[in-house]
Amino acid sequence: IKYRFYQKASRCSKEFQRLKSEHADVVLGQVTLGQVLTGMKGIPLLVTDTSKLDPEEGIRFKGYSIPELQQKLPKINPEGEPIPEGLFYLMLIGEIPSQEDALNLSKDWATRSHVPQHVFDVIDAMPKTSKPMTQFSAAIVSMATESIFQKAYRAGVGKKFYWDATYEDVMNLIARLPRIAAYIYRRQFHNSDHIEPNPRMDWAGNLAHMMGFDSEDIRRLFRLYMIIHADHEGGNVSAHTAHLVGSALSNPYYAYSAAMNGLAGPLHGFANQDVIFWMFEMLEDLDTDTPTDEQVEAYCKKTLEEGRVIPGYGHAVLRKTDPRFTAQQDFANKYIKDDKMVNLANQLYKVVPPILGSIGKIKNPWPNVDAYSGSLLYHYGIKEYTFYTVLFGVSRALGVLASLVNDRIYGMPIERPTSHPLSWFLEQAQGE
Ligand code: FCX
Repeated sequence: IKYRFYQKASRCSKEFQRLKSEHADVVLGQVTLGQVLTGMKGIPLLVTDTSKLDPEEGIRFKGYSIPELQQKLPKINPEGEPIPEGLFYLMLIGEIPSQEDALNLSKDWATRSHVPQHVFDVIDAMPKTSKPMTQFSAAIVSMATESIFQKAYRAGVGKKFYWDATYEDVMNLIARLPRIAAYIYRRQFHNSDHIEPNPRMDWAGNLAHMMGFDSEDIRRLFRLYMIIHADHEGGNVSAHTAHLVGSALSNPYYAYSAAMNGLAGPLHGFANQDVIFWMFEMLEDLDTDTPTDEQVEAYCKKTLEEGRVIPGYGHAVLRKTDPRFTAQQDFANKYIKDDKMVNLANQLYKVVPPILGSIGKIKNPWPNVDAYSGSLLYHYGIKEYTFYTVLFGVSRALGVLASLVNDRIYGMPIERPTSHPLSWFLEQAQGE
């Protein structure tokens, strides 16, 4: 896989360098003050090859939509969902892998998955009251001791070989994340009664196993979950953070730990757990497990009046229902009959968009990925929702870290946009 990646990516790398040297003056558009003041939305600033987000259609990974991936990527169980190994291969190399390629990657990760003892010691040294994402981020950064890139850099390896050491770090880090996540879960919620990895299992199945879930149902859900959360082009907070930190040639452990600190924010990945928290809060407040549409509507309005957001709804780029939401809803329709939280997620899909749409300022009243994921996890017995963002973090590594290897093989420079004081922007506005 490394050689195949090198063959493909070195061609792109030449194109990158050619664009830089021969076409640097091409104008890509204009930047408005509005874009600067609303989170730089829509400014084409980043080169990201792993996936592309269309506002109307949603995410495509190397050109493939989620339903297409569900059909084309290799599966272990023909009735189940594809294994995420296949998606990583696709994002890295640009081709749908064969069954053998995906299984080889699974085996490669299994051989790389040993987590050094000091990482567990770091986790164990933290109070159990520390949030799972705090433990996850700290565990990842503590593994920087293992960085092959850092050692290679210190040894003076040439710039054109940076990608090689980055690749090794990235593969090791991805391989170890399930063990770290499961360790945090078992420590926090199962009295540190840890479960050893099964080296014969696939990456997502093993995560479920180490968390204590061995049914085919959960494996199927985890494989879907890990695929749909894996990447969302380059501008989202976690992906952009890893890219930015990596651009300083900080090693992949630093870069990914930083990305996880961004994912932990309520406007980003934390919504994964916030949605279910808010749904339970609603049921408690309404004192029923089966609220009417009118009751749900009233509760949503109350949330908004309190100045809070409705988690799981809205998006910085999307302008339609997120296909990641639809994939999960289809999954629920197929496998789940009459579940309290799944029913409520469906009911919210009916009630929330018209409310948000009527406010005017909200650009996208439709649900994003987070509006459904918690209900599925909860249904299958993973009820500890403060942990959900860690699962998101395990998955997001696939896309973000594949991109980091690309960054290094393309020879991307340190990122350094320009800033100005507010007075400068006021002057620009006045001089209009
Ligand atoms: N509930 C209430 N208000 C909302 C809202 C929601 N779900 N979505 C947007 N708004 C508000 C914004 O807070 C903003 O208000 P302001 O002008 O008073 O500051 C206004 O509408 C315009 O925001 P908009 O341009 O539509 O959206 P942004 O790009 O600023 O923000 C997010 C996008 C996703 C952050 C926003 O829709 C939100 O807060 N949603 C709820 C949290 C959530 O689900 N996050 C997960 C997103 C994603 F899928 C992920 O990264 O994981």
